[in-house]
Amino acid sequence: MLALGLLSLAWLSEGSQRSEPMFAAVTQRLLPPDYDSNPTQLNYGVAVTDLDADGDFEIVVAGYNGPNLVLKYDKAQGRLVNVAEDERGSPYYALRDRQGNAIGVTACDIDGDGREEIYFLNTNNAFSGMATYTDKLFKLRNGRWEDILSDEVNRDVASRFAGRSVACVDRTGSGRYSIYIANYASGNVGPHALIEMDVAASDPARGVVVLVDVAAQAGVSKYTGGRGVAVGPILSDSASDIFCGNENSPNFLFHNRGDGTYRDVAAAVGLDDPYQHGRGVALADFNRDGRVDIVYGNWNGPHRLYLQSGAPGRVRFRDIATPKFSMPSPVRTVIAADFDNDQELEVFFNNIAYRGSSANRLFRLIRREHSDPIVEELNPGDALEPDGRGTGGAVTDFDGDGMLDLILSHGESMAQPISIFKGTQVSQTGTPRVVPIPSVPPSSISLLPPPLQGTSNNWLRVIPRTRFGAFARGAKVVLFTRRSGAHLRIIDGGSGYLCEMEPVAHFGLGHDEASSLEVTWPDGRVVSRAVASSETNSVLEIPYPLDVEEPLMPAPLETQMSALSSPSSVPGTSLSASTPMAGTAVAATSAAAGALSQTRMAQLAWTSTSVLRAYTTAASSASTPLGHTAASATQASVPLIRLPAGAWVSTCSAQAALAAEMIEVPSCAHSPSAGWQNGQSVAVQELVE
Ligand SMILES: [Ca+2]
Ligand SMILES: [Ca+2]
Ligand SMILES: [Ca+2]
Ligand SMILES: [Ca+2]
Repeated sequence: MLALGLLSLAWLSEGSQRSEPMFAAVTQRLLPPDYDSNPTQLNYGVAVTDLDADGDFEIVVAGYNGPNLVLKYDKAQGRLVNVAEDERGSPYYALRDRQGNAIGVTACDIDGDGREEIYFLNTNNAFSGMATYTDKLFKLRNGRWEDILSDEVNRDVASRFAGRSVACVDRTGSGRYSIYIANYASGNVGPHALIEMDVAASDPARGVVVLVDVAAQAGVSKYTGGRGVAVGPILSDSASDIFCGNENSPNFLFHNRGDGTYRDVAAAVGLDDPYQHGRGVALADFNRDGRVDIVYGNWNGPHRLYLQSGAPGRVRFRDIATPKFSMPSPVRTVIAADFDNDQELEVFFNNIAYRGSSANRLFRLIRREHSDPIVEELNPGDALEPDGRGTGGAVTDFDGDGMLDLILSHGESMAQPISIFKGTQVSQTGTPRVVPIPSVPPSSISLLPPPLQGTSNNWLRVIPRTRFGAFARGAKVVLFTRRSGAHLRIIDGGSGYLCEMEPVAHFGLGHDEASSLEVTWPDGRVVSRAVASSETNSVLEIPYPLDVEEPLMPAPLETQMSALSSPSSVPGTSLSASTPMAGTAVAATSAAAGALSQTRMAQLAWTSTSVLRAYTTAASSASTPLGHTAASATQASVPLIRLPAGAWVSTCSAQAALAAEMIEVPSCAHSPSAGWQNGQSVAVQELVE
């Protein structure tokens, strides 16, 4: 109650509706510092996965001068406990690996058995170049977690280089993940690596997993001061691209060519930032235009908030960070999430106090139509941690109440225990409501129903699965809502800094509700489904659509781009189809690139995917067809328009188009060509042969 009172006082003294404390510390209740579960030691990266396949997430923490930890939420005790106990008979025992000096950690299914493996990047005290202790890749085998990098067949692959972040990337859309390793080179020792299973040489059912480093053939074996990594369809519609925030050299933005090989386009799109030193990074769509934006922190340099803009093939990233947002700090992990379920994304900067205090910082990005988001600084509450030696952090909802929990690790310059925070809620009157700390017996905590948190804000959590049943990291989830348009999330395969968030698309909904959702897998496969009102405040599992026989390789991006940029030859129709990277539509589009009208392309895209992306012109240019002005998309773009089957559809005005998450049967239908006349309208036409 004391903590609650102090929080209320802090809020009152600020006197601003926006300055209520966002987080309340619950460490003492959920993970009290002790020898077994929350030792006071140097920790680094944090990853979230489901180690025991019971449907609940565990939190894996990279221990540097102590064991790695596997924190599981014990519902009976109402707290987190370390299941990787110091007991040789435990199946988790090998994960402790005290000698590893781990800093980076990530989890994903590398062998297609439906279970996520766990990769630890071990430094063994080396800053750069060679390390004396290899990384480890743990697989559940023979009833326990075993390091497969120490298998005889993998001895030559095991990374002996000092590195930082690791991340998971399904580079070919196969459902089997590669581990991206951001090594820290010393001269030409220690290039970035990309380790994956050699499918032909392996027999995962018998526990034989042969690993190969494909970095050179994939085009990512570069030498740099590797730091932060994030993976997702940044430029691609579905294929996984890779962003690396580097130190003492330019950043990388590896654009997936569509075949699992990469081309660095960081300089071309304005993301190279050559004079800064990257750290934590996160991907999100901050302005709700359906395109992925990038936020990252630079070590004691300006932090960046890059919005993606420009037509396909002419993409640029534009930094909209305000002076407050960009203010240099000793930053480590950066997290973008909706912590209070109000529909707006927050950005959390985890700083490390290393020369005096350095408080963590929190911003909210309030999205606006036709304009950049407003960047507003918030009060992090207990997560301020001015003297915290922050080294890592992750989000998950480990107790299933629909609110994201924040886990922060500390270390490097001082041993500190892990901190756990819960979000606070803002009720309809704007009064902060600290999440109650129940005085009931611990055993009843897990019985608290979701409305405890959801009374003021709705939420929805979406978990797509790979074809093998594992978490579909790198998949894109778009949620269409009744009032606030489309919201985009990417299932995290590694971000923050040294970390990996929960494999969930978490959507705060405020008082809105979802109407439908769409999942796009890294291979381009798309699933759409309606969301019922009764599904508000729940977790939706989305299996991979196995009814399609053969996985299809993504089409070359260049082909898509040339197809997309071909001008419309049909007056009055101007539709830019966001063609997915697989399926019959792509094949047809590729074959006829340049020759088809955009109407025809739209028809093809619709046939296979049912989702199209359209761009409005700027309101002032009355005569320019939509598809020609995608370059102005940041100013006036329609996030995503879902078309019902078989109808002539148009929206009455740009306003209507922007507000609509689903254009139902032609409620405002008129001649498609009429849509242009005021220069603001969107005309979307589907032809049926
Ligand atoms: Ca679990
Ligand atoms: Ca696996
Ligand atoms: Ca965006
Ligand atoms: Ca929020």
